[in-house]
Amino acid sequence: MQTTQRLPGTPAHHHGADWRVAAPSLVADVLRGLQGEPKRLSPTYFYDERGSQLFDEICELPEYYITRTETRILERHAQEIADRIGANALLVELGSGASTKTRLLLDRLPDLAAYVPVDISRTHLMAAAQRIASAYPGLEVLPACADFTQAFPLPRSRRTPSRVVVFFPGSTIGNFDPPAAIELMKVMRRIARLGSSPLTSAGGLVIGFDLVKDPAILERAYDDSAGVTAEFNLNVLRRLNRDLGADFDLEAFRHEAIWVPEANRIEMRLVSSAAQTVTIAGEAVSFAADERIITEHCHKYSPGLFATQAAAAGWTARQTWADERNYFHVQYLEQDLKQEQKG
Ligand code: AVI
Repeated sequence: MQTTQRLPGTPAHHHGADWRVAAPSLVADVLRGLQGEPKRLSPTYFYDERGSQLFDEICELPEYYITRTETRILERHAQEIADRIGANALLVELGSGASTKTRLLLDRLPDLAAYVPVDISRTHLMAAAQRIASAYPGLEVLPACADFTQAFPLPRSRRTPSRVVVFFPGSTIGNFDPPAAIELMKVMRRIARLGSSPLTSAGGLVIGFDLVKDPAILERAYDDSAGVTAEFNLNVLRRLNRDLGADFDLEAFRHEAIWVPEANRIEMRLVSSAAQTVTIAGEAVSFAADERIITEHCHKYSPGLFATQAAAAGWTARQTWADERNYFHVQYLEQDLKQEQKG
């Protein structure tokens, strides 16, 4: 399926596009996850309407330092980051959401070839793209509705860009287990490569990632005192009740967020308070007392660990920006040209 999306001020022959890949059946994926050992649910299922609202609330919580810290880094170093992106680049943002942080960069990139926000949620994508197009009248905005973990063709900009730079803020990379994170960073390299020919510069990546720190700070960030993250986690069961006719009793599961040092990650879980059986799309799934469903992994990095992961995907760090507490890094990376020759 490909539908054209034209924003006001954008000429008719340039368009964003909808390359949504057919989603694997929700029911098959959920049952597979809950029949496994340990039981798992994909964190992508958090983000229904209510889940997206709850995530916005999480970003405002005193304990959840990630959004605030990254925004402060971007505010403070926006000009340097914009200088790295350079003139006439095509900026591709993966999982663009409301594109709030992007404005900090767009304010300093008057000469961008085009901005390509990519998001799976069509309504949010189109509304955000519209707002950006109105706020930056000279900018060509080419929204692409796609699942960014799959390869998708880039919309063509009116101007030929000097290079492609991928923007992936928010520490979203941390929600991918290491092999999947490397795969995703390879996808980003392929996206960025489109802009690099002998006549143009190497593609770039501006990425935000969260650092390993005191486990108490990490656990509080994912188990806040107002209970918003618990509500966010439990909401996935409410969603399965609604979308799959499941009969999860939300009172019979509790939220847990534990730092697992050997894996450098917070594990978010829903723990069954008692032995119980739940019916999902007509299939019975049994839980032992205290049995968990893993709902999310949130990986935290040392600079060395992140560099190793990036190198495995063909990226080399060129510049790093940190906050004063060294909680979070925003990094500019470039395609490793030696890997590029290997393909
Ligand atoms: C979207 N992602 C980067 C968040 C995180 O911190 O891993 C999701 C989240 N889960 C609970 N709180 C926030």
